[in-house]
Amino acid sequence: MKGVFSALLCSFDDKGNVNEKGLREIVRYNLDECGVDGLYVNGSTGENFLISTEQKKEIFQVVKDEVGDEAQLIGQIGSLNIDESVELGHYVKELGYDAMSAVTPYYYKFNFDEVKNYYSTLVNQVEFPLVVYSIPALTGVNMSLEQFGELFKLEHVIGVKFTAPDFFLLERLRHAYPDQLIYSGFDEMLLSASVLGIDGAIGSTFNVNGKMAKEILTDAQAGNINEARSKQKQTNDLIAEVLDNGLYQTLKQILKVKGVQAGECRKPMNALSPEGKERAEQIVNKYLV
Ligand code: NGF
Repeated sequence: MKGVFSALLCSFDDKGNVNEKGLREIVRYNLDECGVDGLYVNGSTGENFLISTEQKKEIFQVVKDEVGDEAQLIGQIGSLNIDESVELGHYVKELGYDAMSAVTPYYYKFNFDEVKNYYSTLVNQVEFPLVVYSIPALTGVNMSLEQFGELFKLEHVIGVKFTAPDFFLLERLRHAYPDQLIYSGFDEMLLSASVLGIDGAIGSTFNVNGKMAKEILTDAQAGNINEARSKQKQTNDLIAEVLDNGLYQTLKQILKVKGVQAGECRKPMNALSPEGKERAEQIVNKYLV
């Protein structure tokens, strides 16, 4: 369960349905061209919070069918509807995923007891390894070192996907909980997180740039910091342009330039303008040939 995991994109048609062929092509590109160690399915990048329970199941099933045992699979099953989370947890367990993950419950400003109850319900009912998904910038849920420790004490909780720029907290977590898996979630900060001893990384840009991410992680782990810095710099030039042009739309357009049917984003996300598409092509020529 260590290494580089793509937060998997999903291909949708212009009506918002899952394009199974396109999804399989995205999976293959990640495994065959990017060489990632695993896939994080139905995360933010998979537009999980914009789709139905049936679509989530369809994506979990198609991805497992395409991947088989070629790579590790983590299924993101977090939802504000705890019954849906439990149902999806059972679903990925039965499909043969390696672990489930759940975003911290958001929107209603739950207190920590409520957050902890949410996770203990999931692990007690599903009895399957769980990675906590912490992304305070999107959820508004900030947890302290001690609160992470409370979650790590729960049976079946195996780690955290830490998507935050707080390197003080990341270092404290690493030091305090050496046996938990810590995945870094911001691709542009991969080197800095790697130096602090993370076990792996989960990110959206790995769908197109996973090879470089693996090199950054392994260079940093081997102490080749100068090489890793130069690769992180190139990576960040790419990420800055992708963010500026529209994150998920641009990643999909890059894949299309590479011949992958990456499809559209779900509404209310906008489609790329003709200029945005042209810029994605320029990004490919500049960084990804
Ligand atoms: O897309 C976001 C939103 N974050 C991703 C990643 O943390 C999301 C990150 O790779 C993820 O893992 C998931 O799909 O669940 C960024 O896109 C990247 O670092 C560029 O900023 O914050």
